[in-house]
Amino acid sequence: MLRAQVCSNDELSFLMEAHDGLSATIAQRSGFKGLWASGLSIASSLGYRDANEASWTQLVQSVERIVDSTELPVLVDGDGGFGNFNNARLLARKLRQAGAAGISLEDSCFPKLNSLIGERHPLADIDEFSGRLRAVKDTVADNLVLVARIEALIAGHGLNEATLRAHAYADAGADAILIHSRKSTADEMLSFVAEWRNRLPVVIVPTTYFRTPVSAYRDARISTVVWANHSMRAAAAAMRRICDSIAAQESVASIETHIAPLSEIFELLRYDELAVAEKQYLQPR
Ligand code: SPV
Ligand code: MG
Repeated sequence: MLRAQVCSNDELSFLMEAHDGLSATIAQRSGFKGLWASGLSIASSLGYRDANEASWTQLVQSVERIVDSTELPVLVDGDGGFGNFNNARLLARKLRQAGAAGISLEDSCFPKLNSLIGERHPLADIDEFSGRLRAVKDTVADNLVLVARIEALIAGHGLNEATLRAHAYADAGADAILIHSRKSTADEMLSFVAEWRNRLPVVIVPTTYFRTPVSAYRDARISTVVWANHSMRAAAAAMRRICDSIAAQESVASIETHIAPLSEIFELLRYDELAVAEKQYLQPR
């Protein structure tokens, strides 16, 4: 199912960020057909920085909860694979066992730093990173969609470097290319797409160029848009507002109507199913 979404130029697909079971459940409820297990959002929800502070086992645990919470395919942000080819293929195997449908691996060096902060983003050697991709492909074959993510534009290199890398990663067996950009307009990313000519389908993450209408992505025959961190940021803004208010007022009276009623939480997490199961399994026969 993820393969059909991420690997098709015919129709634009959308992956919504999830960082835990609740955010996954809500994304499914909103009608999304696939999820992005975001490194930034998972790290933030655990109180870590997106700098490989969370371990690969913590990532796998979070993914397990995300996968278990919906029927949606999950593309996991695997950062750079947490090391060399051996760490990357181990991560891929464990994510597959946890039920992930795909892994995105970026050509950064361990430990990575989130692409949208800081100036120093050293790139992995092309051949070494291609080895990571080949090792993952040889380990999980067609059971996990493999997205190769290019950080060349993030690192301040030009279009030529990005295109060179994309071809190398396609040769190494990637199923799709994720081209990342932190510009406030889509121009840089669209120039890459024009140059690339869809040798493999293209995935994008329009966090900083959020004003671009998605029609521009359809026109460019981009395969997949990742809304990478918006539930986590929405939760942070809402929690901040509510905590500030409760602290200032020493009361929860005025915020009750501004937060999800408990009935909504019970409904989202299917407490009704538990009640039915209790009747079935707790009653003496
Ligand atoms: C993430 O969601 O963790 C991503 C996208 O990798 S970004 O934060 O833009 O690097
Ligand atoms: Mg990430």
